[in-house]
Amino acid sequence: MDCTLIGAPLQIGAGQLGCEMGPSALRIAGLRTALEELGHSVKDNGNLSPRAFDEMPHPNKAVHHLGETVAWVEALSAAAYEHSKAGMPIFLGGDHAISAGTVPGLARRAAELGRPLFVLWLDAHTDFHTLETTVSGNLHGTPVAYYTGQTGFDGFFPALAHPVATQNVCMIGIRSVDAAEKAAIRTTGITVHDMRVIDEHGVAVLVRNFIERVRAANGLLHVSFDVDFLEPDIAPAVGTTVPGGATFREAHLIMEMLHDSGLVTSLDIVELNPFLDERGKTARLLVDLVASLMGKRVMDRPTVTG
Ligand code: DIR
Ligand code: MN
Ligand code: MN
Ligand code: MN
Repeated sequence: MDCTLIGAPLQIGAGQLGCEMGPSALRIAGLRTALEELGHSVKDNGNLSPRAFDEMPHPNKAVHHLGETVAWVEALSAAAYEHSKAGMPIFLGGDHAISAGTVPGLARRAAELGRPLFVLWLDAHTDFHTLETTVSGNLHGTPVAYYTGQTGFDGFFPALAHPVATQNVCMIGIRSVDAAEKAAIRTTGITVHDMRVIDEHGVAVLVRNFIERVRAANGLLHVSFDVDFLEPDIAPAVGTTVPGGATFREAHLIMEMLHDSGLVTSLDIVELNPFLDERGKTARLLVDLVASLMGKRVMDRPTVTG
């Protein structure tokens, strides 16, 4: 497969600084080599940067860095559309606000191809705040509400030509949801598998069911991987750790099953804050997980379909 690495060193969407070093840490941890060793061809497109911007005030006084975020969303949406033309774009965050740009750009590509876009959201959080409901004002908590076309972004974020259908969004790993998000998400078709669902059923059946839905709809599948999806002991380098996350094996199994599906067409790796890491431990784990998504396996296996 032809892979394109696209760095998105956005950090002001998170509550603490450091995600701007995320793309560098992923590169230094050997992402390119890991992909090449699996037989993929890799083009590193370097890092994006936003156009010049002015700050935008918002009636919700908690909201901060809105103008800067909007400039990034525009740049990322254009880049995602462009780089999804051929091969697989891999976006190196950057905080999760980057997905307010990547997903709409990919949705535009999907619409052009006449295929629906599906999103697998691996995260401790639902990121379903609007500009009006966010309490922290950290815009990394808003991308899903935006790209699914919820109201509360009008006049600030770019108008959405192709909102993602909420029925096509599946979240796994959820364990921290604010009250306003919980109330809003209930009215949508989003599938939310919180940690209890994982405890009761295991990740395999959840991923298998979603993959089958994507396959049945001939969809494109975007995976958005927030570092805080993982258990903090194995992935400390994120500003919003929440105890009780996915284990090493749960995460690898999800990646391996996604590879076998052959359906994944794009990927975000977000929220890595190398300033909080332990000598690159989290960055290296993320590179290993991307390798599993891209075909690395312990033993050869008969070709699995489904
Ligand atoms: C919380 C935490 N819901 C907020 N959100 C995120 O600040 O809005 N943490 N996304 O990673
Ligand atoms: Mn997130
Ligand atoms: Mn999160
Ligand atoms: Mn937040």
